[in-house]
Amino acid sequence: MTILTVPTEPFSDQRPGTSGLRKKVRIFRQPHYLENFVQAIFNALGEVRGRLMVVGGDGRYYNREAIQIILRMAAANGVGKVLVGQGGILSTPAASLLIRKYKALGGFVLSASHNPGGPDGDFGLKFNAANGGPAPEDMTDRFYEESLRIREYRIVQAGSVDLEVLGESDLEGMAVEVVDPVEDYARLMEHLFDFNQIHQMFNSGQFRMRYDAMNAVTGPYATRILEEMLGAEPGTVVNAQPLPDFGGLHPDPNLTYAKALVEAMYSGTGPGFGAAADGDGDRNMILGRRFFVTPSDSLAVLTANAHLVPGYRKGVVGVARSMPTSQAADRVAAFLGVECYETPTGWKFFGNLLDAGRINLCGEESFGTCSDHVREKDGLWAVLFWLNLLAIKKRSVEDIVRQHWRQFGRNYYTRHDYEGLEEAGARALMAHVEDRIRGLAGHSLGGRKVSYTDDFEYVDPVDGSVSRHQGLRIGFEDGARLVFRLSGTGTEGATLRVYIERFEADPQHQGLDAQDALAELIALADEVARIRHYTGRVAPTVIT
Ligand code: VG1
Ligand code: CO
Repeated sequence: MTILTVPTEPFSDQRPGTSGLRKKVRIFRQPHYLENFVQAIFNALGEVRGRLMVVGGDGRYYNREAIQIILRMAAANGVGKVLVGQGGILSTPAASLLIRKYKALGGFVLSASHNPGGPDGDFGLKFNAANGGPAPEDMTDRFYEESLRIREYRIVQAGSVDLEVLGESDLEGMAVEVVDPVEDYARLMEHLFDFNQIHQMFNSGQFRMRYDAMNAVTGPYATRILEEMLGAEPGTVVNAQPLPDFGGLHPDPNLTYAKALVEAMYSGTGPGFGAAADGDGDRNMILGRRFFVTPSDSLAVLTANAHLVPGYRKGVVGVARSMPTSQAADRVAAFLGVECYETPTGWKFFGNLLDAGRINLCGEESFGTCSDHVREKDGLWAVLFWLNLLAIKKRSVEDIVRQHWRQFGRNYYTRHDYEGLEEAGARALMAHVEDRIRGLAGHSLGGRKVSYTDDFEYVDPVDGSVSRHQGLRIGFEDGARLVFRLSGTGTEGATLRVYIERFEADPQHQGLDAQDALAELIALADEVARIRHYTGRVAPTVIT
């Protein structure tokens, strides 16, 4: 066996963001760039000799090449065996599942999630730890430190591994097993949800759905589970083939980028249920006929109804949401008498709570929801959960959500994103907001009394670690909130996210369009942050 030790120089920009290292493809393809980061991870991990690892990705451009490099480096670093999804495919939740189920030391998930792909698009690498979740902050800090002092990496000299044929082969002393990316995942879903009941609903001929895989990783998963196992009619899953450039789509399941699905659901003859997932399969969008379920509401509805579904019969032990997510889930948690934790943006903060058994459901406003079955958000899981609820309740998506609002009140909610901003302007805006909101507590702003303002700080209740500067907040006494933060996943300039929320208890006033209901607060956010002045923009890029 020939192990090469290749001399290299550090790059200075390999600090992982909200969700791993995410860069333009052309940056990842620079000589030694991927290799350096992978070796930095091995260096930080320490002893990997003889251990099992998992590798797979969302099928985007450069996925296969990157997998071959990682396999050769894993062999050179002494890894015992690697599980790879066939064709290099593994959705993020499926990778999380394989790591957990087969007790791997961890895994490499190749994806830039909802960011566009192709030669001019984005690529990403995220390391997930032994619990199946994204590496926690102290670990990603170590990866970064190692990346700054790297001087060499190890790689074996060998040909490519055939990723198409299922089964085990040898790569210079390391076993590589190519596995069906869907099988274990589908078994788990069958265990969590009542597949018979859902099957009957599809069989009744009264129920149709449309699932848009957006030419990304969930195509094979959705086709197998929805069409083959649950009997949804052929063609239910559209854009089902994972393509290296996602067919030119932006695989982000929201009202702007999942346009075709939204149009189908708002047309007269549309199906009763619509759903989509993102590039790597961890996000979901839920739609009824002419009705959009905000991810924040989705989390609240799932929490309120979890006990009806087989996997959660014993009920919810606790729930968590990311800070900018609406407070709808808090109300359900209070009703159930369980804790609702508020974590910083990004999935890695849920891991400790899940591992400690403090929560079994969690979610983010950014189209992420999940339970303790894996340690990532899981798009298709949320879709199956909704399908199971529809089969049980035999009512429309809209009915279910409106009934929920009548019982718990409605948290009107919207997120306004300003993408591709000039960095300096975006930073100046944040500095201005920080300054502007200091000492506002107790005073009135836009006719509302401010109860607190802060830069969100999180103390992990399990390990005591502290995460600072997670977003600027203005909380009002009536429960309304404004939140400002800069994205940690973008690869072009800066992205400003403004999150706006207010609570409406009165069923008579729960029927407004969210933008109308929040118009005053939207204007207030604009005024407080001087958005036009600092960004030069008169309108957001994406409104959710
Ligand atoms: C965004 C979302 C965040 C999500 C993250 C990763 O981060 O706001 O809620 O966890 O993307 O999602 P940011 O820093 O750009 O706001 V994805 O589907 O990577 O995996
Ligand atoms: Co994603």
